[in-house]
Amino acid sequence: MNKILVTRSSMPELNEYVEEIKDIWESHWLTNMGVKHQKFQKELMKYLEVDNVDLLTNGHMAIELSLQALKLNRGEVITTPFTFASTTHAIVRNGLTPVFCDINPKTFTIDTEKIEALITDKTVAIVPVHVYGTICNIEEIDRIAKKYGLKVIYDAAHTFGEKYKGKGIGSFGDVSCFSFHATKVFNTIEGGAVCFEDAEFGKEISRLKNFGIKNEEVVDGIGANAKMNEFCAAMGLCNLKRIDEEIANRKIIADRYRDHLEGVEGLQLAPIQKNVQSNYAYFPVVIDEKIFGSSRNEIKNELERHGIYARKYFYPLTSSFECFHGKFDENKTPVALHISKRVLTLPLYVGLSLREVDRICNIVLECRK
Ligand code: T4K
Repeated sequence: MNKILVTRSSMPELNEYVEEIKDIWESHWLTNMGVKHQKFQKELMKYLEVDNVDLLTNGHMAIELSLQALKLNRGEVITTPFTFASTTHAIVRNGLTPVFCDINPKTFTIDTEKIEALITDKTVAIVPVHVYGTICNIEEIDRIAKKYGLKVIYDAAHTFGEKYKGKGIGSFGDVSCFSFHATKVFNTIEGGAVCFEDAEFGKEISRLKNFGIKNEEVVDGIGANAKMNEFCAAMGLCNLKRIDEEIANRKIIADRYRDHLEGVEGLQLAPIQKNVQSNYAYFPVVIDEKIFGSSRNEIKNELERHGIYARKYFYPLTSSFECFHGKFDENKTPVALHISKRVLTLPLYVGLSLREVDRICNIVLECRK
């Protein structure tokens, strides 16, 4: 029996990729902002409908270097613990203190009604996460940030290609950070990008991703190495050609899941948001054992018995990671804690057949007691 994993990387035809990388062999130029990097950057700007894009090695470095480029090296950052390790680590690795805000029980994104109570004179920024492709309450975040003079750095790892009220999702906040990891809707093998408006920020991040080098003799920033190489940019150029079709196919799969699971008592799905053009990145289901009769872990195990590997994105909360032992209290974000103990992310990728989706749903529904 073939295993079904939570996702499977989308890839171009091999020939197409080979064609795209041929001139890399001719030029011997493999990295450091070569022609593929430049071309991909331009095409991405068009596709994402944003003013500026810079490319990075991965989504994590996009967040980490954005915080550094905004010169936020001291203070508190309001964020959520219901996310991948990257978001919290990027904050902590900048010497900043994460202050965890709870999430909205319907959208799983930062609960904007709880942000203001967490603001102190040390608060410097908000790092909200558009989780699973569900976007945050952008207007409220914008209002709060303006009122208190805070920077907003969106973790947009899950929202490639989305639009809100007709505008590219990368055009909100001071910066939006995308991930192009192999597991994402759009991948460059590994990769990431930042979208921003401020030209000064752009100069800073492009320097920081190249060790802080200004020119051959001047190094005036303590940067890292976070440059996207030419092979990853070439993969991006290939995958970008098919991205609309990719998203349309994901919608068909997500709709099929909804056909089976929407309205089932004890199961909560992510909301369909008004004014949002979604990318159908993940298909999370929150299982209420008291109503459904089986727990999240029981359903996960049952799926695994059938060779289907759903994942607990995002459990545990980042605030309960062992590396932060004793520093944070997960009980201060009760909604996030509640959801993280009950959520299961079902397989979703192009190539997953509707018959397989039916089978996955049948197994889930047969766990109902
Ligand atoms: N912010 C958020 C909210 C994020 O979710 C992430 C990344 C980031 C920031 C940071 O972005 P990056 O620095 O990664 O660009 C995976 C991904 O590695 C990670 O990128 C992603 N979030 C996270 C949600 O999922 P794991 O530890 O679950 O990956 P892994 O290796 O278990 O793979 C999951 C499944 O994907 C496999 O069962 C099969 C499939 N897969 C995996 C790989 C590596 C493929 O089909 N092809 C592949 O090459 O973290």
